[in-house]
Amino acid sequence: MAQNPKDRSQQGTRVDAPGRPGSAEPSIDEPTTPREPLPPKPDQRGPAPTSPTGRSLDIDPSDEAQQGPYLTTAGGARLRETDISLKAGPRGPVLLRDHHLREKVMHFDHERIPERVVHARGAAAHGRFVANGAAEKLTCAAFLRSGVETPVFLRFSNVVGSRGSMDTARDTRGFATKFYTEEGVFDLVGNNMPVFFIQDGIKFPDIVHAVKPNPSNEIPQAQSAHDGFWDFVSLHTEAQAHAMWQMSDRGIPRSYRMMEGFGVHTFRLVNDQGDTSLVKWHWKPALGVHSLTWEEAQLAAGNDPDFHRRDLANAIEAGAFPTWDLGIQVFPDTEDQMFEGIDLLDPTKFVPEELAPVQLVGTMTLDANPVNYFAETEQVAFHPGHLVRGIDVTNDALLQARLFSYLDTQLTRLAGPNFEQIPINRPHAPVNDMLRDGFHQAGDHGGAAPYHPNSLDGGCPFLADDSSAAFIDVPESVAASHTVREQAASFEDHFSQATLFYRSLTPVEREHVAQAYSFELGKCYEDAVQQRQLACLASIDAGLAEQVAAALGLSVPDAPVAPAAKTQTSAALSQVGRSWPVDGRQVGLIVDSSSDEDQVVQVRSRLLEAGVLAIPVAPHGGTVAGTAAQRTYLTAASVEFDALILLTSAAPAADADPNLDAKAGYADSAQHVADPRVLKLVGECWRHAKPIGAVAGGLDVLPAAGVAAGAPGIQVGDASAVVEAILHDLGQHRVWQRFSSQSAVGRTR
Ligand code: HDE
Repeated sequence: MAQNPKDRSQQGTRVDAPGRPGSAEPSIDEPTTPREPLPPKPDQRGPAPTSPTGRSLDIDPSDEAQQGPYLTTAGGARLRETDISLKAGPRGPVLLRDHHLREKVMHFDHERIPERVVHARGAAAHGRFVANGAAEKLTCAAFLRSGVETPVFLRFSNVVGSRGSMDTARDTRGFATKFYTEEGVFDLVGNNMPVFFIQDGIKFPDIVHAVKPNPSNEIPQAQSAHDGFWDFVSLHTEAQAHAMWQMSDRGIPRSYRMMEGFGVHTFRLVNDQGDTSLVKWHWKPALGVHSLTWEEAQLAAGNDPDFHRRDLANAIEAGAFPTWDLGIQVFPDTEDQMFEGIDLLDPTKFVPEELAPVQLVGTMTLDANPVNYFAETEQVAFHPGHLVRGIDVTNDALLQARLFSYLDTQLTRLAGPNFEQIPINRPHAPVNDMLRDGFHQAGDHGGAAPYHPNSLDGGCPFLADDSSAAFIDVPESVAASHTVREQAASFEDHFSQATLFYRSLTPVEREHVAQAYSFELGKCYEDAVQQRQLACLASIDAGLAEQVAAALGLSVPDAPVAPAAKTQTSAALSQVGRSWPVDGRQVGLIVDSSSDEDQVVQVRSRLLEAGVLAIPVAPHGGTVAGTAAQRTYLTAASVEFDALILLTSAAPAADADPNLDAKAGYADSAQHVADPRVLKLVGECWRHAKPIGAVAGGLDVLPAAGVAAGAPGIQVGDASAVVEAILHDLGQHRVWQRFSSQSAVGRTR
């Protein structure tokens, strides 16, 4: 049985080189002695075994994986051959009676299911949520009672790209959590941004059609930098606030572990006394909110399209379990459902934390990777209608459309109505529904009377009430008495929150926003689309509109769509200016045979002790300077590292490629320079404002890379001082002063 990852953390066991594909080191020769299947890796865990009807099963999760030492058919017959079809003679035709060939290829032909129409690309992990009891007075939901621990499965995703697209595209990220509570499944299906593009679900097909690739040629993949997207958002100006978040650094997260999550809509909580309150859900990452630079995101898309899913899996395997606090903003459940002038039913609006503080109600820790991507990450089926007693929906028109959509989509994607019985979706609460039959029915329902009321089955199942924890449909008075296709007047403010967001950012973050708009609109073909979006920007912030117009070579249209609002700002929206834990960060250690072995060991162990992965990068694989190289100068990419420490010298090492100087065009130089691949790593880390340390001979590399030893975030000196300084700088995520606009990191208003 897989080792419990919780125990690993308690023991403080750290895996310093995560990423091994299987659970054991393979032999060079093909293994031929029959043996039982290998167990999963210690960091992996499947769904807790429950029956299709929610009963906890006392079996080892590996009982549900492949069994026995021999290859079999799907029916369990042992096979003596699987590489050669049954033929009429060695060169003869293949026989139709080869049932193994037929079964093998038939099954292979059907290995794929339709990918999600949105959020197709995702990565997931198992974990647990422990409530602190702060929500007890507001809701009777059992899983929010003090000390209650609830298993969770969390799937992060990109919205736009297909399943095989890159992780680091500029996009919104999905943040969907399934709580397997004792009162049934609760799904909190949120995003990493608190606002959404549209106010009414009826427009969802339109925004998705607009942002997806051009239907004629399926270009571009996984991007909003095209005419379709900007055509839509400049015509449906309610999308401007969300577009602003997406153009900010939030659109290119450093890691799933470093993202906030938001329920977006307003939900209603109800307690045992029937008192109700309106809430917005927030997930706050312990590691802080951090982002890539745009250049890093683009480099990673080529170097490592799996950047985010690898980061999540490696961190969990390494024992750096990511955690988030769950919080709520609480608003009185008034008739108008407004708070400080903000319409709580408008999902394009958020409420600044300064107006309604986030109250923490529990903590989630992700502590295990899935055993099988398809069985778990692909087949998990979220649904905003998976609600439990004490939590109900509001009249947000976007949320209400979602209540239909998620069931519909699973019917097609998971081929039938019984998707709740797929192991990852099974509740941990007893299920006694009267839903019967259908494709892939896994329950073996007893009884003669699946209807209510009945007498043939002794009246089972019975209806619950308050004393038996029945779900509560909160009674609500509905104001409108005639049907309309209209929206409240408060939904007409499309710009003030984009302005609020933009003006809450520090100068360097604003510069990134301007660059993002300039890039995305610069990729649009049509002047009309660019002009229209510039008019929208002028309604958000005149300075921003001017910067983007200058980059496009256009002028800002005379008449903005609406005059830019004077708004308050919210310091909580900026990512700059604080210090955060460095758990699970990656530091590249540049070594070669000239490196001092003791120093390498010293630096590595201090970093590991601080919870940081230290990755030796050497001229070639194998053991270099007494340490196992995890990357070579060829395979390493700067985007993998949050910081770099140079432990090599610029003098040619014995293992340096003698042709490199000539190849790199340095042949005329009297002095040998470092390997150009190392110079490229240093140069990129410098540009991306990452801390760089140089110890001993590593100091010589800095000038060759054009980096001054006294520049911000360049740490030189003895090994221990350099490591401590790097750990300090890492806590701030980047050396912000290094960005050109960034002489001051504070807000300037
Ligand atoms: Fe979704 N959304 N959505 N969405 N959504 C889906 O459901 C949809 C919306 C979100 O990891 C689909 O199972 C409609 C808001 C996440 O499996 C689909 C509307 C928010 C995920 C669907 C919305 C989300 C989805 C595709 C407008 C943030 C990934 C596959 C009414 C609060 C869940 C699936 C996962 C997935 C429809 C709006 C978040 C097609 C019609 C707002 C995180 O049913």
